[in-house]
Amino acid sequence: MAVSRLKPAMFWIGILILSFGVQLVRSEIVATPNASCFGFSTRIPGVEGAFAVVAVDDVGGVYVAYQSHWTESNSSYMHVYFAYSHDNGKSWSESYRVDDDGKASVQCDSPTISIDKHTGHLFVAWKDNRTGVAKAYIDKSIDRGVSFGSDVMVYDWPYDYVATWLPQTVNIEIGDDGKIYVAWIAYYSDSYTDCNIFFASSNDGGQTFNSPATVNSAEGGARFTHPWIAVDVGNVLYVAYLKRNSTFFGVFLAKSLNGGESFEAAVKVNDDSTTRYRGGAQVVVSPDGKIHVVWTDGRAGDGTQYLDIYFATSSDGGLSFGPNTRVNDDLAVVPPDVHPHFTRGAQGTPSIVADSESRVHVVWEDFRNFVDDTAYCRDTYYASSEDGTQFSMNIKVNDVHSAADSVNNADPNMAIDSQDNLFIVYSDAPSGDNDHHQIYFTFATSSAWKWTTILVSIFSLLCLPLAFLSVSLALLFSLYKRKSRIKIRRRILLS
Ligand SMILES: [Ca+2]
Ligand SMILES: [Ca+2]
Repeated sequence: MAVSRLKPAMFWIGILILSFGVQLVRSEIVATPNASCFGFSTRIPGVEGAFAVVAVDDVGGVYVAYQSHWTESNSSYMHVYFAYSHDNGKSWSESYRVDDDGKASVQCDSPTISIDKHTGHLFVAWKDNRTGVAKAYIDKSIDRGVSFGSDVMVYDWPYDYVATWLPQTVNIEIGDDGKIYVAWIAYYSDSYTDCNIFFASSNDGGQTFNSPATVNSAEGGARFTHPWIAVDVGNVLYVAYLKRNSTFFGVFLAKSLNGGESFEAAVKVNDDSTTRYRGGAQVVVSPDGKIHVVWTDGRAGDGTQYLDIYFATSSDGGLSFGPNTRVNDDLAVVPPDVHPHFTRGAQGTPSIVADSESRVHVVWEDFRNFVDDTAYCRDTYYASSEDGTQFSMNIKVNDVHSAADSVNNADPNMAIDSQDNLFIVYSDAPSGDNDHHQIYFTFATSSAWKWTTILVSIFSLLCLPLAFLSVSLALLFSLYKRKSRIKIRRRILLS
């Protein structure tokens, strides 16, 4: 009796283990964290803000800059704020203001951060309108973020023209040789399309900058946005950006072989020919020399409900890009009902890093769990890939304290240190008030996510023999029972 119950149970357990194993193999056995590798997020002490960026050194330093944002007497104030941790994010300094100009009315935009690996010097760049028009500034900390110096204007272009409503992106990167690179959108009228991507470099630690080069090729009626810089070990420079005109909207990568004095003709990264929305491009070079670009992509249809995260790799030094891969595994398409930007199923604003073994890790903001814009709005999701052709199962990384009664994550940014520890910052409004975001931080240690990988791999490898054993035992029991029945029948017949 016991055996007859055991037999089907063992058979189904075997089948279950087998299907689980197949599932694991299908989702690829990649080195990737699961959700438990990311702990609870902590709030970084400071003021209300958004657009946080993070940089890390190899001795426990985590550095966060963000755009502060608060409204007083109907005026909005936006400055660059900064906080640091010297113990891998366990404890934090208070935030303090980095931009020098004392006027509250100055509007700062698009903070960006980078660290010189050799000197440990920390650089923050942004744009502000202290002169009446928006110009890029840079500031440096030589004491691991405890203090910053005087702001340096990157380039005093006489044609600069920026109305505050025009979108800004500033990006900073530092080469292995300590050279500092800054890219930004330079407008020369109040029209979206009167702009270029400018790129300037500094050889003296950010005290002075060369006259900028134009990254994009000249093209009337086109709009260039979202510049993002990557530098490879040979100091070859790459700038990803978006180009849009009346018949085209694409992701491009431009390359400079002379330290940013000039750029080669840009290469198209997206492999579709739709004119649909793209946004938020970032580029990174992995240790194996491959160039990876990630961006927000609306190729699936018109409307925010179709937005996805896309990814492509170049294995030939940026001359061409391989097939595009969708990063998010959520395929929901739910039309917006109330708010045009808050839509279940939308993904956007990705951030990418490459680890020491050339895997890529991506985070982005994700509306897959959207209920409404004051209760449950959007999360931060994460995925990784070994070779860029397939991404791991997406996981949510923004667990705030249990008392949080709303979730509205935006604009995650990620950094990685030389031990492959991952650090993520994002803004959230757990108060339910979407006009008042705070900056949050979470991380996954490489020991945690690499151990998870090893355990998952061992289990995947064990699945097949375990399933085989269970099904074999079930069959053996079945055969044994059949033989016993035949023997009994024979005995009955003989008797
Ligand atoms: Ca300063
Ligand atoms: Ca989507």
